[in-house]
Parts: sequence; C-alpha cells; structure tokens
Amino acid sequence: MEIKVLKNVLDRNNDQAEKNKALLRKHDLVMLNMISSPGAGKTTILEKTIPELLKTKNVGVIEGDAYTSKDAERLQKFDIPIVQINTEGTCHLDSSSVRSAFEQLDLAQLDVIFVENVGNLICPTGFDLGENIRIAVLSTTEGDDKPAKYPMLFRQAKAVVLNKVDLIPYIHFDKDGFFSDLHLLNPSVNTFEMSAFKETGVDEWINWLKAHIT
Ligand SMILES: Nc1nc2c(ncn2[C@@H]2O[C@H](COP(=O)(O)OP(=O)(O)OP(=O)(O)O)[C@@H](O)[C@H]2O)c(=O)[nH]1
Ligand SMILES: [Mg+2]
Repeated sequence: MEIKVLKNVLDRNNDQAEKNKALLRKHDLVMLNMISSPGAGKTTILEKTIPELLKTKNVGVIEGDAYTSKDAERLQKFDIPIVQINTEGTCHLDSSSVRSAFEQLDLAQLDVIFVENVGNLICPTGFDLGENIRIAVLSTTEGDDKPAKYPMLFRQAKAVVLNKVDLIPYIHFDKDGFFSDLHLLNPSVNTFEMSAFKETGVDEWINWLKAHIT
C-alpha cells in the first residue's frame, strides 16, 4: 500500500514535470536545477554568474529553501525576478511548486531560469522539475568520496561544479580520485573546478552556460 502511494507521488511529479518542460519549450527557455548539500556554494555561484549573464540574457531565479528567504534576499541586488518557494521542512522542490512559481514569472520575457534546490544530496534527485539541465555542486570540504557515496545525483548531472578549490591546501581532498569516481559514474559529465569565493574557474563555467542558453 505505502509503495503504491509513493509511486503515485512520483508519477504525479513526473506528469507535472512534462507540463513544465512543454511550457519551457513554448517560451524557448532554459531552466537549470542546481543541487548540492547545504552550504556547497550554490547561491555564491549564482552571485558570480548572474551579473555576467545579465549582459546578454534575461535571467530569473526560483529559490527553494525549507524556511527562509535569505538566498533570495542575497540575489535581490540584481533587480531580477525571483520567486521564493518555502517547502516548510520538505527536503526538495517538486514540479508542482515550480509550476506555481512559473505563474509569478513573465516567462515570455526570460531566457534562463536558475532553480536553487533545497540543500540536500539525496532528496531532490528523485524529483524532475522539468528542467533542461541538472547541475551538481560539491564543495571540497565535503570530501572526495561523495560521488561514490551519493551516486544518483552525480549520474544525473550534466555538469558538476567542484567548488571551494581554494581550500584544498588546508584539507585532505584527493582531486584525481574524485574525478576518477565521477567519470566512472558519468563518463560524459562536464566538470568545473571553481572557487566562487576567489572567483577562479568562473569564466569557464559561464562560457559553458552561455553555449547552452541560446
Ligand atoms: N572558501 C570558500 N568559501 C566559499 C566558496 N563558495 C562559497 N563559500 C562560502 O560557503 C558558505 C555557503 O555558501 P552558499 O553560497 O550560501 O551555499 P549554498 O549552497 O547556497 O547553501 P544553502 O542554500 O544553505 O544550501 C558561505 O559562507 C560562502 O561564503 C568558495 O569557493 N570558497
Ligand atoms: Mg543557497
């Protein structure tokens, strides 16, 4: 019985995700779903990415957070449309909440939507939001073993950003081992080594994004 209920939840999510995809297609829009543990650097990466993209693109953001609007407030300085979804404790966004967020955005006026998912390496992976591109962010302080321990996200991701590389001299992080595990799971994944804080590796990431947002 419980298994059936769970299946219904996922089926419903997938049905709405298909509708979201159709809406994105209709408006020629690219949506990216950014997934990571809490604190890996998703909002900091957005803070470095958005001003560059704004030179040529119209950018919107859907912020997922369990309880606060803190990340949305950090991005307010860019004067772009931002919709906050508070999941009230739930550890991931779903396609229905993203559909509700679409209603608050003028989709016809946007080129790209970044979704910052709730910080979690497992829960968001089962929920297709209808995004075109799924991005995994991992920070070096979380450890090089995370692709092996949390393979779902790393298998699904079109790109993986390894953030906080500025901290590698102070911690034990086997970068070769990390990339070797990652490529075993996902041979075609695009990878970026970044310090969003020190602004290294950001240009490569932005060039890749621009190539995917036509
Ligand atoms: N040293 C270092 N610190 C970073 C880097 N990127 C982000 N941080 C710091 O890491 C902390 C968390 O960054 P956020 O951007 O808020 O992380 P997040 O993934 O958005 O966090 P949640 O939304 O809570 O899941 C902040 O104190 C950032 O300043 C980096 O490249 N290097
Ligand atoms: Mg954040």
